[in-house]
Formats: sequence, structure tokens, C-alpha cells
Amino acid sequence: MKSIPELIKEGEGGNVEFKEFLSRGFHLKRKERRESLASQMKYRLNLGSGTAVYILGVQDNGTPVGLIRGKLEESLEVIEEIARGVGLSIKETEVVKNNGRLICRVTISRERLDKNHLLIATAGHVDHGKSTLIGTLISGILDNGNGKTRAFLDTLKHEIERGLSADLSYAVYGFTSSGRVIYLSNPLSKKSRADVVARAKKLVSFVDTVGHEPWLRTTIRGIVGQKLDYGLLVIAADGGITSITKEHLGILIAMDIPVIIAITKADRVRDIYALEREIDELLSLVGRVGKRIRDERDIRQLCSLSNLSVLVPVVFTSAKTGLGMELLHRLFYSLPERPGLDFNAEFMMYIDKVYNVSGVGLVVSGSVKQGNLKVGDTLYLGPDYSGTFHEVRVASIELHYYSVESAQVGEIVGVALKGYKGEVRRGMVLTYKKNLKAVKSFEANVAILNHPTRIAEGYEPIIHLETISETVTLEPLEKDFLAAGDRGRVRMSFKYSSYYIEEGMKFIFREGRSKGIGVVTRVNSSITTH
Ligand SMILES: Nc1nc2c(ncn2[C@@H]2O[C@H](COP(=O)(O)OP(=O)(O)OP(=O)(O)O)[C@@H](O)[C@H]2O)c(=O)[nH]1
Ligand SMILES: [Mg+2]
Repeated sequence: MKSIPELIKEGEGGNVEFKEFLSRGFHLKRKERRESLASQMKYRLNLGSGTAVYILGVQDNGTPVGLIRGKLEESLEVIEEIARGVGLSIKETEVVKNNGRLICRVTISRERLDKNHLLIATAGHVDHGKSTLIGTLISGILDNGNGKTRAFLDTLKHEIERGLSADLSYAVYGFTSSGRVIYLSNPLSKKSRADVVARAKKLVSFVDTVGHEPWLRTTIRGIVGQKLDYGLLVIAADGGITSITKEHLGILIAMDIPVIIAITKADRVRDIYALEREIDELLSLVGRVGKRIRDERDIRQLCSLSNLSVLVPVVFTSAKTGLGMELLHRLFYSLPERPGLDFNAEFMMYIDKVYNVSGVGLVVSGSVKQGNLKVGDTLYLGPDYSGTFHEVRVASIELHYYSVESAQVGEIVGVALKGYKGEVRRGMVLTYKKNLKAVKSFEANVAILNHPTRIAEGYEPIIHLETISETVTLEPLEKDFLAAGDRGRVRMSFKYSSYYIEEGMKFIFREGRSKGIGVVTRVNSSITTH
């Protein structure tokens, strides 16, 4: 057993908090005390890069006084409850005796250490098997080659009739701590999804996009508007690489999203590996290298590399025979979340969908861009058409129909909000920050990837930034015009409305076959509407 000085000293640093005793009646029942304990915990956690330490039974100045067992248990309960409210949990407790009383060192860290969560979007040509692949992966049911398992994703009436995905679909499955797959017992039931979220130690959420070219806008929303860990680019063995495959790959690369390639419908061709050389050529054009995944050893090797964004795992699959399914499971189980997820920043989420649920009221959904959120929090939603933000309160949060107390970066959640009855639209933001400004125009550095003529002042493409998709007017700032292959500084102004955007955000803009990418460099408050 450690000595008291050892126990205390071990925790020295900015992330340590001494508490003599925490009382249920005083610290939990009173809202202000609760909130101040919660914010202190988050503060300590930030200083400790994700770990906070509480030493119970010790006065503020470090004098050990100790607690009787009952009081220690009560203090631990208080800490646990406060931690849970902000998406944290107790990872470890160590107790030592001090003159017959107890001193306890409590280590707290984020829940996510327990529940790893990947967010993956599909991409690829129409009919190449995106929805089918996800349908088979989450259910463990093989496809019949005739639309059986895509029916788990494409549930809208016209999607079923036409056999095409028309809107983004969301799906989830998971793994136990030992890596066993947890399939959805009924992929169409909300309860089944909620069960997986409750049981899994690792979750994989999918955003299934659409391949049909006229709906490219929806596909882009699925990629640009989410906080994705990986993009799963699907290429049918009998269809090969198409202009849409290239377009979707280009979008993933432009948004810096690491790519995984699944060759689907391997059962429909004689030589399944015939595509490999073409894929290598395609990848080399975008500075990536393909790595065929044959077995667990390849996966281990891949995951041990620090820079996963250059290597693109390539898995050969058939949803009909089951080829490659086990490898994809193992790959998803082993792949890390994308580095750089901002857990400690203040919560922010761009609204993707808006619902009015009977009995619940306003529900917005989207992918958490940064930070975490908990039930009961007060936030701001906006800007509306007049550029105003409105105060709202979080009534409840759902993750794939599973009710949760908190949500964090990288999760796609539905959030029920109270306190605002006005119009809510896609592209609005939900944030803790008060007094944010709606932006009407901004400066950006852009690269023109594709354009038949010259881009001059007055050019009007559609911009896709987070979940915002809206016409902008463009004005080159350094040259009179920009042509394909050019880079340059421009001013962009939203044509119809204003939105909240920040410097450093990446975007895509399009107009017909013309396309460009960019990053916001200056959001000048003098050019905002408020
Ligand atoms: N034989 C065989 N057929 C498959 C396989 N994967 C998908 N299919 C069939 O291909 C057809 C199209 O599959 P989908 O999953 O709808 O394709 P998608 O890429 O989601 O299409 P969109 O969402 O409309 O772009 C369906 O009829 C599937 O049954 C496979 O591995 N083998
Ligand atoms: Mg589909």
C-alpha cells in the first residue's frame, strides 16, 4: 500500500483537486454547486490532457484528515454523478488509511476511452453496392444480388421502388470488448440500434450516401457536413472506376478524410484482382498508396503506422458470398479514431436535419463537430434569417435512438430543444458561445479544380461548408479572373442568407461541372450582418 505523501505527490500537477468531503445534500442538490463542481472537473481535465485527479479526505492546503467509510462512499457517489453529467467516468480509485480514516485518490477521464466510436461515410458510383455492403455488415445477413440487404438502409418509398438511395441513411453496429461483432438483430428496428449502442464497447456509425449523379449535393453533404473518421469508397468489380468514383474520391481527399476502398460484387467477375492496377493509378494521382488487406497481419501492420491518411486499405468483398466481410469487421475493430478530434473545445454542431416530433417538439440532428454536450445545458441556436441566435435548452439527446445524457465530438445525435419556436434550417449552428455573429461574406483561399472558362467577379457557384449549402457570389481579390488549376484569394458572399462560419473551415464549391476547394481565411466582423 502506498503512503499518504506518495498518494498525494503522485497526483501533483494542474489536474489535481483536493476535497475533504463531498456531500450529497450540499453538492448534488444545489444546482449552482453542482454546476461549479462540473466546470471545475472539466477545467482540471483540460489541464491534465483528458485526466483529472481528485484526492478525497484532504483539505485544500493538502493536509490529510481522512474520512470514515460512509463519508468516503458518499463523496465518491457525488464525484461519479458529476462526472457522468459531463460525459466522464471514474477510471480508478486508490485508498490508503490515515489514523483509522481513509484517503482516496480518484482518477477521472472521458467515457470515450471506454467506448471507441468510428464514423464512416460511404461513397461511390450508383448501384456499386454501398447500401448493400453496409446492410450486410450490420446484420450479418448475406445479400441475394437483388437488393435484399440494401433494404435495411433504403427505407423511403421511392427508394424501394426505384432501387436507388435518395437521401443519407444512418446505420450502426458494434463490437464487444473482446472484438466480437454485435450485429443488429433487426436492422429496421430502432430498439435494435439502441441495444447495440448500449452493449458495444466500440461503435461504428455509417452515413450511407447516394451515387446517383443528380444528387451529388446530398453526397457532398454526407461527406462535408459530418465529422468523419474514414470514407469508405465502394467500387464494383464488374463496374470499375467511373467519373463518379473519381469525383467522390476527390471530395474525400479535399476534405482530408482518410479513405478505405471496398471492391464489391467480387462474385460477379472471374478475375477479382483485375482492378487493382487501375486503383493504384487512381490513388497515385491523389498522392495515396493502396494496400491490399488479405489477413489480420496486414491489418495489424496498417494500424501500427502513424500516418494512415497516405495508405489506403483495399478490401475485396462480396455481400453475396460474404467474401471480405470478416476482414472489414476486423479492420473497423482495429482502426483508431481519427486523430485531432477536439474533445476539449466548446461544443458545436451544425444542424443537418430538423424534425418536429409529436410529444417532444423540436429535434435537430447533426454530427458533433467539437466538444461535448449534456442534457439540461443552455445553448444558442442560429443564425436565423435575420442573423439572430436564440437561447435554447437541451431537453434530451439520442444516439441511434439510444437516450444518452451527453454527446461528444464525432457522434451523430438527435437533440431535443426547448425554448425556441421559430424556424430552424440546415446550416444553423448549435453552440455554447453567446453573441456569435452571422456572417454574410468572407475571404478564402481557393483552388479551381475544374472550370471550362474563366472565373471572374459575379460568378455564382454553390458552396458546401459543414452542412451549409448555398449560392455564393465570388470575387477574385488579387487577379481579375481565375482559371482551372489556379489558386487565389477571393471574397465570397452568401447570396440569400447569412451563416455562422469560422476561419480555417474547409469547403467545396460547384457549379455544373465546375469545381473548386477552399479554406476560409478571414471572417471580418465589419462584413457581418449584426
Ligand atoms: N451479386 C452481387 N450483387 C450485389 C453485391 N452488392 C450489391 N449487389 C446488388 O447491387 C444492387 C445495387 O446495390 P446498392 O447497395 O443499392 O448500391 P448503392 O451503391 O447503394 O446504390 P445508390 O445508393 O443508389 O448509389 C442491388 O441489387 C444489390 O443486391 C454483391 O456483392 N454481389
Ligand atoms: Mg445506396
